[in-house]
Amino acid sequence: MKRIPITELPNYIGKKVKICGWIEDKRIVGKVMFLTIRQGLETIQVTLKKTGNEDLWRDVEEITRQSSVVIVGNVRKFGNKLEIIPESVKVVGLSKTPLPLDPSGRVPALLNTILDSRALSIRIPHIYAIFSIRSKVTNLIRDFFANTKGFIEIHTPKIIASGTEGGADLFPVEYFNRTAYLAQSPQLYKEQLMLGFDGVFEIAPYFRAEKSHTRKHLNEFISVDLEISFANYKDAMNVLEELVNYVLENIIETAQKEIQILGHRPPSPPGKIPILTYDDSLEILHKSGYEFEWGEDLDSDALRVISKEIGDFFFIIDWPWRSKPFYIKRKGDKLTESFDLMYREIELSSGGTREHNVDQLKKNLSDKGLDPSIFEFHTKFYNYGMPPHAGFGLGLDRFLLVITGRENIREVVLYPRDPERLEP
Ligand code: AMO
Repeated sequence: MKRIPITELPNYIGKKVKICGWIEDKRIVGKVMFLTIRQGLETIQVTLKKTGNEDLWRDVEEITRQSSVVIVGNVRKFGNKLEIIPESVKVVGLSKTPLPLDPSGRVPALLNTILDSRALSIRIPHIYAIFSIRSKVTNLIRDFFANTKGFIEIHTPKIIASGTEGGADLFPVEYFNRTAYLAQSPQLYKEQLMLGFDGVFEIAPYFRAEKSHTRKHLNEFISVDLEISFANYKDAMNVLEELVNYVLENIIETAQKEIQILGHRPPSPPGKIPILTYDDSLEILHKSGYEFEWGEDLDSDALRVISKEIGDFFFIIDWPWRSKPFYIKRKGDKLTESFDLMYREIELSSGGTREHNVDQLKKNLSDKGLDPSIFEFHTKFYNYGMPPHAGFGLGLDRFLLVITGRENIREVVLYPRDPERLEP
């Protein structure tokens, strides 16, 4: 017999079906037993009368909550809801009690308890909803890049020979008889591929060995990377703005149930996102009595002040050269053709025009204290007709933090990695 999802039961009223799920609740009222069977975000009531079903009653009484069961029975209308009158209830996985957390979500668990029992936590409806939204957002991003834009999805190696984003925060890996590193980003590969592809994207992990303990930093996180050729940073910003609007417009439609269970509406699509320069930002801070030294990165407090003035989403462009990596194109002596996309005090993305002139690229490396000869494996490709190009990296976990309105990035990541957590 074919298994029927709970969502399809309205098509089977008066018919016999097979359903699968977990027993969320079991109540006995006199001679009637009510089981709540959960399957993801859906539940169905199973109603068993003792009279005439003594054997089945005895078996079902034994089954612990949270066990997985396969039920065959008839679908019936029950007020404006549906219920199943069971013929058989087969336990396929018995659950021990007590459990490390309450999967019904009635007794709230601390984040650490949830993370320690992550696989079990997905039975909690709002947690299931977060990961369902995550999956839908990833699909929307892929759909936007591949189908709307016609960009090529790439997969670049995560075990690499040298750093791409500066040396300090690399994780070394023993690679046979030499040391390799976990990739901090696909930066150099996606740029090299501009030798032939119009646009590439990758949705993949970044590894950063920073000892950060904040609500928005992890040591392994997923980035949505884009690179487009014959383009500059304004073109990349336009694609990012379109992407953010596309995801926020569509997620409200495609994840209605999840959003309702989560009790948080994602931010409205921002439309045209305001743009201010790094210098404009310092001006706003100055007016608000906040003194910042020119060239410094903007911290969360500073971004909060700017956001109060400008709105939730905003771009800050033209960052000082000293705060950006070697591959970003310079704008005059001190600035760069670069941007960060913020949501309030959270940096969601950063990107820019890349330096595609090989001599200037080598000079940039030297200026950053890096040895151009070590990057020869990369810079040599700039001799074969490398076009101007631009791109960005969008932190997927941070974007989800904003979409789901959670407090901590660990809530939107199944198995987060931070300086303390390497398991499960
Ligand atoms: P950057 O280092 O700014 O840029 O990273 C891109 C985006 O990734 C997210 N992010 C993080 N998310 C969680 N935990 C972290 N520790 C963390 N660090 C960064 C942020 C950030 O905006 N190669 C460039 C991108 C490019 O120019 O194309 C890069 O790596 O949302």
